[in-house]
Amino acid sequence: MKKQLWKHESFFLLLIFQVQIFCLEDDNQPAAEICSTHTILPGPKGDDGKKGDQGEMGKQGKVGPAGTKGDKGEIGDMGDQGMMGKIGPIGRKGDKGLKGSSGLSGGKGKAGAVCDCGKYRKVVGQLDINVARLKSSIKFVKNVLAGIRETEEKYYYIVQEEKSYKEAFTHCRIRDGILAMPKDEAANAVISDYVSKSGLFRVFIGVNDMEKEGQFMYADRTPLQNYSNWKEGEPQDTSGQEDCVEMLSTGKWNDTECHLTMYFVCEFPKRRE
Ligand SMILES: *[C@@H]1O[C@H](CO)[C@@H](O)[C@H](O)[C@H]1NC(C)=O
Ligand SMILES: *[C@@H]1O[C@H](CO)[C@@H](O)[C@H](O)[C@H]1NC(C)=O
Ligand SMILES: [Ca+2]
Ligand SMILES: [Ca+2]
Repeated sequence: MKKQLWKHESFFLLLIFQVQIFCLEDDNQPAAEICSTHTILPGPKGDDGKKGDQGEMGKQGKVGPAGTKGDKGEIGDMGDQGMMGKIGPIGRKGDKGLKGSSGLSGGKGKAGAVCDCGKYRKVVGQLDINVARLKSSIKFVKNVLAGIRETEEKYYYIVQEEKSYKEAFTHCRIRDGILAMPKDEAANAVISDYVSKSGLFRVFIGVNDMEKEGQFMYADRTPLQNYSNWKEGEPQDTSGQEDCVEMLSTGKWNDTECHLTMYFVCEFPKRRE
């Protein structure tokens, strides 16, 4: 460094020397004055030189280092809607859905045209049974009124239901009557006429020998006394089990088995006031 500065001073001294030579050789007058000073000093500063021509374009600089990463840009505008894609294949059948909750109950229905008998059905059912019983009773009364026969003392009624002797006996008894007991010819005639006019072949009458074989009694337990109307050859008790008596349409009597079922005749006493 010092060495360079030294060189520079040498160059400066050399320059002064050359200026002195110039004063002596070319420019006498002004130079004489200037140079007459005998002082080797630099002249005044010259005018500024012309502006130099524009320099040539410099060489392209080196590629600079990579810049820092820029900030994230704003979201771009939404693109245009794409074209509709092709129809895909048919999908698999879906699983069965859960059962839906039950809907609201419907409105109340209109009043029935005739009646809503639903809730009375049970009662009606019971009524039917009662009515059936009533019908049975009414049928009995009706038939009695329609088909009854009478004498001065009694009413006679043929019950057209097939029953054994015991059932027939009870049937008459619970109606305040008794199986018909023809105790004389007149009574027997009325009953037999009734049976034949009804188109019947035989009916039970209230005569039996259940208590003692061969000793026939009426249903009221009175013994046969002055009257009987046995068919010829009867009673013969063929099987040893003929302890009840039937009246044939002819009015004749025949002993027969008590468990057989047939129609029968009830009698009701006329009550005098
Ligand atoms: C049966 O006849 C006798 C006389 O023949 C008579 O005294 C009696 O009262 C009669 N009995 C009946 C129930 O009619
Ligand atoms: C009389 O009763 C017997 C025994 O039940 C019977 O076999 C016979 O046929 C009866 N007689 C008449 C005429 O019905
Ligand atoms: Ca007998
Ligand atoms: Ca017999």
